[in-house]
Amino acid sequence: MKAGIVGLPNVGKSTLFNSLSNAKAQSANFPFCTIEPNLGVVNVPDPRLQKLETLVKPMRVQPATVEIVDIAGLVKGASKGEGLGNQFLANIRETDAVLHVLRCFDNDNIAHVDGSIDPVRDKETVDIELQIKDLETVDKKLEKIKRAAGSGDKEAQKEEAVLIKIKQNLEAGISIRSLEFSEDDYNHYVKPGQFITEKPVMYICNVDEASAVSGNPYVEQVKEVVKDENAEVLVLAVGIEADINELDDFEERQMFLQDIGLDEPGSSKLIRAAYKLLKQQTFFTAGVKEVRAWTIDIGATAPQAAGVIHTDFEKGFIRAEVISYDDYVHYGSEAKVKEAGKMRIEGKNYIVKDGDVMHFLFNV
Ligand SMILES: Nc1nc2c(ncn2[C@@H]2O[C@H](COP(=O)(O)OP(=O)(O)OP(=O)(O)O)[C@@H](O)[C@H]2O)c(=O)[nH]1
Ligand SMILES: [Mg+2]
Repeated sequence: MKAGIVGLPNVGKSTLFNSLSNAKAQSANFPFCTIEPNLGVVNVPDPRLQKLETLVKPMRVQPATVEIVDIAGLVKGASKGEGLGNQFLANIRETDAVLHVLRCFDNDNIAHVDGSIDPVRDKETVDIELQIKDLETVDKKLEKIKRAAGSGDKEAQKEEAVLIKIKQNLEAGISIRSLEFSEDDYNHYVKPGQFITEKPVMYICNVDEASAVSGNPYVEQVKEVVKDENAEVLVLAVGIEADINELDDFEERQMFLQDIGLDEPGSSKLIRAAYKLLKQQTFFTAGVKEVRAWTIDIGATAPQAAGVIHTDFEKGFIRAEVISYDDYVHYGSEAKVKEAGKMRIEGKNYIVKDGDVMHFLFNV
């Protein structure tokens, strides 16, 4: 699962990437600085892991991770091959969620491709290109099933109806993520289409240092225009965040943050939000060798969780011993949880909950 950073050229996408990841992307004050996507694997900050560490005192601690891709900037006409056009769009198609960066700071020294600061216009420019790309995909699909639908094939007719609904909305400037489908239609005709505007999105307002805590009028405009999209809007002083990420020393970082008025780096908040956007959750394994956070889809079963650790665990799954995170912390150790009768034995239909501390029994 990966989240892609998307937006106009020169709005701070690579700078954002650098604030999240230790894989350094080139960032510079000219459009189309990024061509090839930069891929980074980012640890998901989770205070529960530190808590488990103090209780278990393991040899190692391994956080959950999420993949972030920094993608080339897109301009008007990208869907028709302008700028880095189609290549860029192919890179977005491969992601599972979109982090849409909007420039919300004034600075005459940093060029804007459209000559002025207007995040609402910028968002629309990007949306339109993505919608046009999806329209092309829809048209191709419609063309393909036209004959079958025309000759009375029920399945093809159902698909055609869904595609026409998508097409009409895209033509009206409405992204697919805002539309409602029956579960059946969604699973059969929408999801397999890998439409770009169907991917979950989060907006990141790149502000100057002074606006890091309470935002600014640009941010308010963005919030107003996306209020019906059910999408998160995150305010981030991306330039400062990248500087903070350069600091190796924890104390130094904290001082830097205090100066701006933040209690934790905005990038930590962003990573957690991206994790949620990707519909991921965490379960833990806690042993003296290692305390570790593992990533699973929301709704995953106990055997599926076991399979994340090892495919043999899933194949030979017998049962799982489960302690909720709160119980673990409340009683302080696995032994004490057991004594209190709070360890649960769960079978193969158990739906894992975020924060479960798990131990799997299996035979190979
Ligand atoms: N003042 C200020 N400058 C910023 C901020 N974020 C990025 N910049 C500068 O803006 C310029 C462009 O930043 P990049 O991160 O390279 O932009 P990009 O969106 O990756 O651009 P492309 O790869 O060309 O699409 C660089 O000179 C950055 O230092 C910010 O928050 N404040
Ligand atoms: Mg870049």
